[in-house]
Amino acid sequence: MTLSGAQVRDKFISYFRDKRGHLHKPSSSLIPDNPTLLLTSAGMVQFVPIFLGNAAPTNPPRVVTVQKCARAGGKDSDIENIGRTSRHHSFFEMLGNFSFGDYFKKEVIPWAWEYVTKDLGLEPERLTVTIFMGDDEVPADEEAFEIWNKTVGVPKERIIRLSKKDNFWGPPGPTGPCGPCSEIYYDRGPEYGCNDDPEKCGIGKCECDRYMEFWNLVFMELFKDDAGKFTPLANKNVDTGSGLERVTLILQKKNNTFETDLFFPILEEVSKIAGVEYTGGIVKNLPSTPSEKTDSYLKIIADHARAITFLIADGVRTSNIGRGYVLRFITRRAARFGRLLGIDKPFLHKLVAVVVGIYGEAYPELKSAEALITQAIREEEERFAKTIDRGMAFLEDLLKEAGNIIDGAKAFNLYSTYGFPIELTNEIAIEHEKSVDMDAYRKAKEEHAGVSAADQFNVVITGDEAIGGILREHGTTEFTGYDHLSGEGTVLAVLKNGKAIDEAQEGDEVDLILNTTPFYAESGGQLGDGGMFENDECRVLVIDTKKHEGLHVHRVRVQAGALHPKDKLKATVDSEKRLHTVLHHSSAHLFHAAVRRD
Ligand code: ALA
Repeated sequence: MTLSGAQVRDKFISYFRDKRGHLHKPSSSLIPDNPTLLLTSAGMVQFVPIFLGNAAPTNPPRVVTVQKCARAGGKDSDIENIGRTSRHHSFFEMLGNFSFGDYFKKEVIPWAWEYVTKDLGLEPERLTVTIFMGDDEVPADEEAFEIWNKTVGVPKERIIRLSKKDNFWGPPGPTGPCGPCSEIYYDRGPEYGCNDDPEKCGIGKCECDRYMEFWNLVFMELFKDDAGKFTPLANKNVDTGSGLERVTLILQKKNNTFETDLFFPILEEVSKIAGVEYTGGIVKNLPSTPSEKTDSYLKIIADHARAITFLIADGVRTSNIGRGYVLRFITRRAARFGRLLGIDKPFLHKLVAVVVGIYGEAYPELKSAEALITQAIREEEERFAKTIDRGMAFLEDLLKEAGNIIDGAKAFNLYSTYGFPIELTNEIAIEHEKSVDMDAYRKAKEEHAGVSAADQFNVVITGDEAIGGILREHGTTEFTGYDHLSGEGTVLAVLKNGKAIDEAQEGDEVDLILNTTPFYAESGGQLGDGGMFENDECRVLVIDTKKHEGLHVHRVRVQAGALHPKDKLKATVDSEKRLHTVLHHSSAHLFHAAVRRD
């Protein structure tokens, strides 16, 4: 019987939990608790403090997880390979087993082999393993060789030695734990190969899909520092990663991961919406025929729809920086591929229900946030829909200009005016065998940031037209803060440098005016109330509240998500700060009273 993706997930957990005594821990969030990392890119991320000796190991010191991972931004990005290979994803589930100073190579190598050949039933003759060949910094992994060869019985010609590029893993960010690794490959057969010549198509020789790497055993024993230097960790640890999608593809004998039950319903829904058919079949090199291209667009959209669903469920919101930018880029990239399939209306949000249908049981956070995710994607699609056609026309003109290099300042304009992330512009440029002048792009971006930063320095809001308009339309702010420290209000205006704007995003510092507020405003130099505004879409820190012509103006910083006029927000005053201000205020009154009595 062929296993479903969900069964593969369960089987992995039970082998390590029930047979090998591991503690089963849930996946951590895609937003890592690690400032050097944009997104959780591997199963080991949640255990970095343990590997570094900064946190106590679990009890028992061996753990099994199925971790939500994203490799869509920063150093770990796989984005350009998606839809072009049969195995890459922006989001995927990583099956992992970990040892924190507990077992090491002699245990974990035979276990991996036993699980793969007995429990999953993969044919040993189709398996090849790799080990680290050694270099100036780290010696060859002879210990792993001996175990694969003598204990497990893998013939030496099927133990391949590879360099650091392939057989050394980590750290997941710029610094952190890492080590030599050993990988297991499955030979899917010559029909998947890129070349009949074994000198050209083989492990370590090409990147094609015939030999699929599906299991990575990292012997995590080193720490890489800022200077790139390696020092030994206190413990010898194990960090294993195996892509659920790849294992499922191998077991279900499909052409690519998108044809497994973990994906196919999403792909089918996209093809239904687009009114195009998925052709399938083996794609050996880059997609080139019209049907291969259509198939690759369907795959990219299916991949991205799943990724953005999971990202939003974990609290990521679109913005112009950080992970919010990654979410924006993936969403807009998927929207553009939708256009290429002839879909001219927002559609990605309709895929959320299909993703939740497949994954809702294993990840209940998707079910509870389904409506919010759908809404957030719809809004981002609608925002991009407003500018995509004009942006495409602008870009097409750029592509027609002579030469192979696209003006970087214009590419920046394409982002700032039409919302085309630079990665998307670059990708389209490459499709036309051109490239963007990235130095000029960065210069334009820096200049733009410089202007905004300078503007921000001199914020003048009193007497501004925006304030006058609000007063005329709505009157003064209703202040509820004498009786309540929380409440709900509607945003009347978001102001940046005194001007009304349509959106403030993660990281932006703006002024916010609502119809009603519990935040106390000082008209003088003293600080007003601080606290939080929030709704399902955003979280906003209130730094200060001031009064201007009867309006309470909140100086805020958007911490997550985006903020717009007409948004309804829940307000919570920082009660400790209020108490402190009130006490300070009262003692000032008492002092003045005392002075006056004199
Ligand atoms: N951390 C290792 C990987 O991501 C297992 O491949």
